[in-house]
Amino acid sequence: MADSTMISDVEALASQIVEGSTRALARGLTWAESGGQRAEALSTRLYPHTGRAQIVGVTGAPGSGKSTLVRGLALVARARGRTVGVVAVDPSSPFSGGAILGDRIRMNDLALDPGVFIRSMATRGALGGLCRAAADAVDLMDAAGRSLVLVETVGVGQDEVDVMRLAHTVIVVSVPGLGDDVQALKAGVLEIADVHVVNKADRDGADRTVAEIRAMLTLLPAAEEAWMPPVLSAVAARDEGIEPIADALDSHMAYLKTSGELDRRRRRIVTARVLKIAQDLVAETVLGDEALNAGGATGVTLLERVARRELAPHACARALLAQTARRA
Ligand SMILES: Nc1nc2c(ncn2[C@@H]2O[C@H](COP(=O)(O)OP(=O)(O)OP(=O)(O)O)[C@@H](O)[C@H]2O)c(=O)[nH]1
Ligand SMILES: [Mg+2]
Repeated sequence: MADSTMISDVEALASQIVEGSTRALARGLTWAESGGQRAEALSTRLYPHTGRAQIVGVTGAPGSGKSTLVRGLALVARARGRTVGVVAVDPSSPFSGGAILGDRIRMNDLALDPGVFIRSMATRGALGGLCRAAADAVDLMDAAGRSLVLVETVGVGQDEVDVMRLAHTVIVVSVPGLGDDVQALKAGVLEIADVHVVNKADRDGADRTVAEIRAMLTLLPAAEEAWMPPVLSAVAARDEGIEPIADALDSHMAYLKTSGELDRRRRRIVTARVLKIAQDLVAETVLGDEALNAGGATGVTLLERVARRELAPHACARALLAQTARRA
């Protein structure tokens, strides 16, 4: 299906990305965002060059200070001699220029350092496309040799939580006076947190929030030897408390390696990713007119036949899967 021009374009871009060209990386990220054949070919070509970066997810309520924290962590990583890639999956992020001017200036500061590559990605897009695009973006940064890749998402929707499942370590950011956050934490974010950060500790009630999160953590079933997520407070806006968070990321990675959990997590990451791509392929097929009309010389779609009670839902699903397999 792919023509030779596309193949040579992909080949050239991939080589430049692996060599560390930031222009090529920027272009590749644009491809990844748009999706389609080109993005798939590039991702496939670069995949053997991935697997070296430490991937850290940062999630939490809107406005909790995720971007500010990401900026702080990027600075610390730079000071420690590492290169950084940032994927901000959030249109309202300062990275995409959505925040107040003061923040934007701070971010631009960071953007002057070629050792930090920041890319924001729109949450709009094709069905299930967010996760795929974010995963491809992380791979591109990884293949480009960024040693730390930070991924920011707002911890609200399932898509965002799914994006966090791509990370080796997940930071969940809360703010004093949990309120709604308690719900968010209960709604599944708690389970994915490896490190808790109570940001805006310059506000009243930070100690109490730290204690509340610690109390919640004790209610989680803990396997023997399991990692106990630290609960750290910070004032990201003043770069306070960032070093201990960076240290916690290192400790968590060390834990993952020594416990053998890293392999399990890697397997979990690829399983989730492959499953997601497969689901998207099926969804495309389900939504594609061609497939819906499969077997319908009469012009009656498979779904319409289910609606008419001529075909059972299970049989329809299997037929669509077979259809997907033929097309994949
Ligand atoms: N008081 C206080 N304000 C902070 C702190 N950290 C960040 N802020 C402010 O909180 C606001 C939101 O910060 P962001 O870093 O944009 O938060 P975010 O979680 O990335 O926001 P979204 O991406 O829009 O969900 C900004 O005005 C920051 O300056 C802090 O430690 N203390
Ligand atoms: Mg943000």
